[in-house]
Amino acid sequence: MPHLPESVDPAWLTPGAFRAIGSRRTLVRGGEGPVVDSVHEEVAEACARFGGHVERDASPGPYDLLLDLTGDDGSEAFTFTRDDGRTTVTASGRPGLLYGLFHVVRLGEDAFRGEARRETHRPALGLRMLDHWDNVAVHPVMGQVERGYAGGSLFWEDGRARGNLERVRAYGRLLASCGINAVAVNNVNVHRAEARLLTDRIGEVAAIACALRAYGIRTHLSVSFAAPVVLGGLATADPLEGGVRAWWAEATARVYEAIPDFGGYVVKADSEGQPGPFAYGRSHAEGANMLAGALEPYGGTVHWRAFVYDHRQDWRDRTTDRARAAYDHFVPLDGEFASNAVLQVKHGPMDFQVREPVSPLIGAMPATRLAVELQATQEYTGQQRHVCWLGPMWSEVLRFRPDGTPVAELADALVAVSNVGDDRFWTGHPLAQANLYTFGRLAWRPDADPLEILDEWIGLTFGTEPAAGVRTVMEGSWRTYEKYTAPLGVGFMVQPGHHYGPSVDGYEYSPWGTYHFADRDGIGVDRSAATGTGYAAQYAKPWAEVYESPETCPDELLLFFHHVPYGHVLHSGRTVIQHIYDTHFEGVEEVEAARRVWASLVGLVDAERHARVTERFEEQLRCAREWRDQINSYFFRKSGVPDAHGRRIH
Ligand code: GCV
Repeated sequence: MPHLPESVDPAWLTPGAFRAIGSRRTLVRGGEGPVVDSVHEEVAEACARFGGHVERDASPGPYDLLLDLTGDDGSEAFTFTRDDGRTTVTASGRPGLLYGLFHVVRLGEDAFRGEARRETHRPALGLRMLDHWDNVAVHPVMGQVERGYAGGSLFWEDGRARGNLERVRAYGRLLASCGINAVAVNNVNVHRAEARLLTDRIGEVAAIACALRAYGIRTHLSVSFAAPVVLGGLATADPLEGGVRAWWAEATARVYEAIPDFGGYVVKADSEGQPGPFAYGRSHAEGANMLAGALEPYGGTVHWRAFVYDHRQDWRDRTTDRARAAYDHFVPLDGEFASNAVLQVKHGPMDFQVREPVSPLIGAMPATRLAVELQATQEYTGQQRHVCWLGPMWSEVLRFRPDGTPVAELADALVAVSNVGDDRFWTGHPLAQANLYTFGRLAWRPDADPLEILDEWIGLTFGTEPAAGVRTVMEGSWRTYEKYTAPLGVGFMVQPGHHYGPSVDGYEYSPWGTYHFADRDGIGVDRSAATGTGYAAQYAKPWAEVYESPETCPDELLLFFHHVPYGHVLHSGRTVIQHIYDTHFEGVEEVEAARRVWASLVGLVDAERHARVTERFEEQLRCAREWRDQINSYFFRKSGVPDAHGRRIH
């Protein structure tokens, strides 16, 4: 276990979580190397604390727990057996042994009692990854971590990799304990200093990779498509040029010399100003395949992001619809991507709003490998100042069936943009740790009930006494956030640039393609095939039909797909305008109620954590009231329709 300053929060791996293991006799058998060493160290530290005993590779004396590595096939699966008063974890690969250990930690005393049982556990998705939008140097506008709300970077400090990587190792440990197995260590917006991580600064990445390797985490790197020009001095980055291909082959060979188990590249190309193959008249498949070719000899993968749209559109142009863009760009390329190229698609067609439909690109490219990208960092969901547990949203996405098969089964990988920084609590808002944990557990088992995952996290982090209260505060927090912010799937309405707090027209006359089209009569974007942008027709049946008509479109997405009058009656029986008023009053009341519940937990939760959340609740409530009053006033003034309940609107 890494040695961290006392001030760093153990998150859900509290010392108490290891009591059951630490008070017993354990044998760790088979294998060697950093991951097996970590397993042994974990048990040894727990035993030192709680009086138990651990042996490694000794002849089996009496023991309560056997952690048994039977092979070296790299498998992540493990078998848990409870038999004859003894608990055994068997794995044929080192990662499986590690995941089996953390399974026992999660079970606590339950791992050591009860009936005979035998269960095999294996992850549903092979790649469970966090992408960090960390800049090596502090960026003048975006700071060090782009869309980061938890302090500086865990990896980078003063323009270089941190000298002391204990915290990185501890991060790897937290990630492994919830099933995550890969990390991309730098921002997809690759600035010049960051570009050099690929070449002369690869040693810094190797040091980070070494710290993460101890917990089975593979390291990936975001690279600039223009690297051959920017770093190599070539005249072009054209993916079909022999010299360019040779440059990437050479650079990649050096990366693998430094990091033999390197995971691969992440690329944001032709997106929000990042360079890409369009500049050379090449397709995105040609761009991705060139990098896939360089990685292929070493078993690496290129994650090619599908976030390609026109960010300089004319707001007057009603024919361009940003929601359509990813599908329009990529579906024609299905079947053209190399087998080690993975198309990384944001879960919604826009940009991580509190409510979006599932991207129609998911399921529309059966001959292309798919990674679904979620956002743990709460850019549009309260920026880790508001409680917003995203488990239910992610679970809905993963269970959605675009064409009969759930999203989770269509995907090869699940990726989340990390919400972690060098903050004492890792995530700024202590309750945002639950998003990190939930992401890992859902990536392992996407059909899990998210509430069970929440309870698991609460139990590990808080113990039993405050558990019911913490659950009350968190379980409905995503829907509460949705209530007091942009209504019925219309999205945005945030302050431009930093994206925090309300500004109904903040993006309405901008080039970003994120409009709501509210006027005195109605609101929403007509994305129907009959009269709108045709976006609804990008879905397979039945969704194309469900979304096409306001009569069948689910209420929560109505304004994403349709422009309707304020008097339009929802399936709920309320008019759109009354829904807006009601949900905004309700949302604030729910925050007030959650804040009271949290206040009642004083003394049951450690003082610092309690104080940090209390302070954040003050801000959440202030901001929720601001949202309520701005949204309600805006729509009252636009529509002239009074609130049916006569509440005060400004
Ligand atoms: C890393 C949104 C964010 C950007 C982010 C981008 C992306 O536009 O606001 O900060 O850039 O998504 O996903 O590439």
